[in-house]
Amino acid sequence: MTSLDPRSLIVMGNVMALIMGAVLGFMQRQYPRDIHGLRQWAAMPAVWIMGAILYLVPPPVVGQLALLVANACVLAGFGMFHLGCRHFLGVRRMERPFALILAALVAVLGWFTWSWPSYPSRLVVVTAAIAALHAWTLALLWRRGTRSLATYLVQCTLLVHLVILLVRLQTAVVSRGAAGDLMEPSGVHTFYIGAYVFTVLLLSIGAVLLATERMRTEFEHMATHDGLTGALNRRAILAFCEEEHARALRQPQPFSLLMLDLDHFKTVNDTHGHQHGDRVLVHFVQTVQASLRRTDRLGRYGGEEFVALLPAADAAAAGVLAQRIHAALSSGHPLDCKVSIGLSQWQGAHDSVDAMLARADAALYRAKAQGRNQTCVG
Ligand code: GH3
Ligand code: MG
Ligand code: MG
Repeated sequence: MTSLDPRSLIVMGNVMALIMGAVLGFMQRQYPRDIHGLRQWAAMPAVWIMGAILYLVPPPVVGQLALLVANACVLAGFGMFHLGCRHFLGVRRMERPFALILAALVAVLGWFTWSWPSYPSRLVVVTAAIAALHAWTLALLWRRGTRSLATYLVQCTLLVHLVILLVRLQTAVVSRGAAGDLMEPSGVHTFYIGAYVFTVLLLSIGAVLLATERMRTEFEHMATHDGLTGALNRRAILAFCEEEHARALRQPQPFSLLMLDLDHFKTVNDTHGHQHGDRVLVHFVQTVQASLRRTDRLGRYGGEEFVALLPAADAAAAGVLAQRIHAALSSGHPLDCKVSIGLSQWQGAHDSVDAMLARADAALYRAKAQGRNQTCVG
C-alpha cells in the first residue's frame, strides 16, 4: 500500500472513468432519446478529470485558485451523477438549485482560502458536502431505483464511500489542524484518495450498467408488446398461454381464455377516421386491463382482436370478468366501443391452447351472430 503513489492512483482512476464517460457519450448518441441522464453521466468524468489535473499540476504552478476550482470540479462531478440519476429515474430536475448550492460551497471554500485560511475547514466542507450528496443519491435510488445489479453496484459504492467520508469527517473534526498534505504518500491519505478514485470509477461503470440495463428492458418490452396499445403482442400472449397450460398440467387448476373482437370497428374507422380508431383501440385496452385482475394478461391477437388469459378462473369466474368488461365499456366515455367475447375454459389434460383458442373463436362467432356486444361460452 505504501508503494502506491496517490498521483498515479488519481491518474489511473480518472483516465478509466474518462473512458467510461466516452462510452456513455457514445451511448447517449446511439440509444433511444427516452433514456435520460446519459448526458450528465457522460460529462461527469470530464469534470472530475479537470479537477484531477488541477490537483496534479506541479506545486509552483498550483495556486490556491486552482485548488479551489479542483474542489469545485469534484463536487460538481458528484452533483452531475446525482442529476443524471434524477433524469434517468424521471424525478423532478434540480439543475438550478444544484448550481446555487455549488456556488455557495465555492464561496465558503473561498472564504476558508483567502479570508480565513484553514485547510481543515475546507476539508470538512468538501467532505460533508460529498457525504450529504451521497446520502441523497442513495435515498433516491432506494425509493425509485429498480432492484438490479447495476443499482446495487451504485448503492454499495455510494454507501462504502459515505462511511469512509464520515470517518474522515470525524477525524478531521477531532484533529483540527493536524491534516497534512494530501499528496504525501502516507497510508491514510493514500487510502482516502484510493477510495475517492474507486468511487469515481465505479460510479462511471455503474452509470454504463444502468443505461445498458434500461436499454435491455426497453428492447424486451418492444419485442413483447404492441406498439400502439401497449398490450402484449401475439407471440408474447401465446407464450404466456402455453406457460399457463404447462402449469395447469403440473397442478390441475382451471384457467380460461377470452377472445375479444370490437364490434363494427370498420364503421368506426370509416366514420371518424383511422386515427380516431387508433385512440378507440388504446382506450379499449386500458379499460379492459383495468377490468381484469392483476394476474390476468391481455394481448393483441390481430387488428382489433384481443386474447385475455385468465389464470385460476373457471368459465363462471371468466364470465364475471367478461361482464365487467362489457360494463366498463359502457361508462359513457367518448371513446367507448362495443365488444363481442368468446370464452373457453381449459378442459383437462387432453385440452390444448390451440383447441381452447378455436373454441373461443367459435363462441365469438356466435356472439357476433346473436347480435354482438355479448359473451358466449365455447
Ligand atoms: P365485426 O363487428 O363483425 O367485428 O365488424 P368489424 O368492422 O369490427 O370487423 P372487420 O374485420 O370488418 O373490420 C376490422 C377493422 O379493424 C378493419 C381494419 O381496418 C381495422 N383495424 C385493424 N387494425 C387497426 C388499427 O390498428 N387501427 C385502426 N384504426 N383500425 C384497425
Ligand atoms: Mg370487429
Ligand atoms: Mg376482427
